[in-house]
Amino acid sequence: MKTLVIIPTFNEAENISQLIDKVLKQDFNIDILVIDDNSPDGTGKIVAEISTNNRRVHLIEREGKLGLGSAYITGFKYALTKDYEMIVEMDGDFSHNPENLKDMLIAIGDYDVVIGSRYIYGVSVVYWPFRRLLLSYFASLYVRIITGMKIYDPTAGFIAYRRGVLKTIDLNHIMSDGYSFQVEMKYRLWLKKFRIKEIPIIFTDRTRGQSKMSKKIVHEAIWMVWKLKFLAITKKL
Ligand SMILES: Nc1nc2c(ncn2[C@@H]2O[C@H](COP(=O)(O)OP(=O)(O)O)[C@@H](O)[C@H]2O)c(=O)[nH]1
Ligand SMILES: [Mg+2]
Repeated sequence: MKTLVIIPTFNEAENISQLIDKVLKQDFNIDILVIDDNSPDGTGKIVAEISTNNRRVHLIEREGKLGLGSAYITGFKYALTKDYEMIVEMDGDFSHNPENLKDMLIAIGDYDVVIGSRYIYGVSVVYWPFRRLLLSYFASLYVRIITGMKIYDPTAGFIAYRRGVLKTIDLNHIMSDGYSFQVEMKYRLWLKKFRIKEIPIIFTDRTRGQSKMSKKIVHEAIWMVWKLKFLAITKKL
């Protein structure tokens, strides 16, 4: 299945070239699209060089830090202009193990959406500070209770979509950007009754570079869940 793996980057110079190598090795049908937001550390230059020598690697450089959600939307739109049958989103910091891509490729044969999940069988997160893990775990409970979605890891960012699934979403009307972007996408797909499969992954905290998580992203997520729920009840989502 022809696959595009979308990797948003902001200051991932220490990770990106190794990550690209590992992802490409998983399957010869995989191409990569990096969406870089003019990283001050030169991530974009590194990827530009790789992409001139390798037709499987593509780069979209944006002028500044425009946010993770909008980076994915840019990537989804790009994928839909080409002939990719499966579209994957993945972080650029090795928190998501490229080897899981193989399982996702297999699972998408029977499902519309495959989520690499941290919380199916208890918790499979390595090296995260305890505070961060608690925040993420309770956020997933909070989202599940309010929305009623039976998804154990609603803020997960390692996801494979069939092309047809993304085509049903109006990408210009996604409201959220950070963690709630992940929630909003899943909720929209859940409401459309797509076949969603969670497969267990081990999420490992980055060893290089820095997290871009901020309080603002967390706050956005807290109230956005209610907004999404309200829109769903009033059939506006
Ligand atoms: N293009 C782009 N990528 C971003 C932005 N913010 C974060 N990223 C990337 O999104 C991925 C996840 O971000 P990260 O900082 O690891 O968040 P965390 O895993 O929640 O701590 C990484 O590959 C980041 O480089 C952004 O504003 N624009
Ligand atoms: Mg990370």
